[in-house]
Amino acid sequence: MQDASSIVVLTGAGVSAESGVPTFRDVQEGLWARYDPAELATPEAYSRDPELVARWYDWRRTLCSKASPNPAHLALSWLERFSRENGHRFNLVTQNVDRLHHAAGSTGILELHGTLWIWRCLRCAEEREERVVPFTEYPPRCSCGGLRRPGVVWFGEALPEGILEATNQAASECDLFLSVGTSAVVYPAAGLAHSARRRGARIAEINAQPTPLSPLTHWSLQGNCGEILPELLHQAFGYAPA
Ligand code: BV8
Ligand code: ZN
Repeated sequence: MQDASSIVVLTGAGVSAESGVPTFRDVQEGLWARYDPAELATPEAYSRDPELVARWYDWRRTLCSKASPNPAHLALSWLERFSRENGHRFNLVTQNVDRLHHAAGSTGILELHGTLWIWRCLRCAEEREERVVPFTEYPPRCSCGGLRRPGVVWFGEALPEGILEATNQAASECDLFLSVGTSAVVYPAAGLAHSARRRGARIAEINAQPTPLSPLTHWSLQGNCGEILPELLHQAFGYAPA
């Protein structure tokens, strides 16, 4: 950490778990237990049953509206400021769609998979940040009469062009790549650590479970990122959570 001059952090749902937001694999509970998230997070599911998919995303959005950033989010926003103050480059790349990194004060966040807070009209493509939860109709409609969909990247959909490009650039230039709270199985996000490693970066992982990335890391710290990240920054830089 102390030797790094350019850090890229990739986060997944594990970073939001300690805020009470279930991870992508554990999100199915109660009414949603019978559905497979990978099935619901697809354009096919939305065109087959837009009401069901809109209800699922609104349920998740309502969960997120009650969540606040946890020590992992706060540690990462501190690390960004600390890196910038010391003239180092820092990029936060997230697979999460909950915007808890934004709430924690991180900036310049590269949202690979969009966000469930922005909904887009299928007819006129107008995008609107929907802050009021829950919706009153499913799916919500645009003023032009079109149906709105969540502004997330579904399986089988391309990631936002500019964001993926900026992310690949950052990953290829960093000297430290931190993979935090992700199962490292969804591509192209899961490929970033590999391209960073090919360019000589040191790879570290903080995750509750081992992942396919673990054997390729220089350091793999197993446990809760809300505990490990603040402790790591405390030991490296004397970070003390506010
Ligand atoms: C694309 C938004 C092409 C929606 C998401 C076969 C091989 C390789 C690839 C493929 C393949 N078949 C299909 C593909 C492509 C596919 C893919 O990778 N599939 C995988 C499943 C094999 N990828 C795509 O489809 C992508 N698009 O390839 O397009 C293309 C190109 C050009 C033109 C047209 C098309 C799009 C992928 C994006 C999908 N959208 N999310 C939504 O959220 O509803 S993905 C979703 O799952 C999340 O965003 C996240 O990215 C992903 C994985 O979730 P994680 O964040 O990792 O969370 P998860 O629950 O999995 O794990 C949490 C981890 O945290 C766990 O390991 C747990 O142990 C740990 N943890 C828990 N608590 C804690 C903790 N760790 C620390 N502390 C804690 N407290
Ligand atoms: Zn419209």
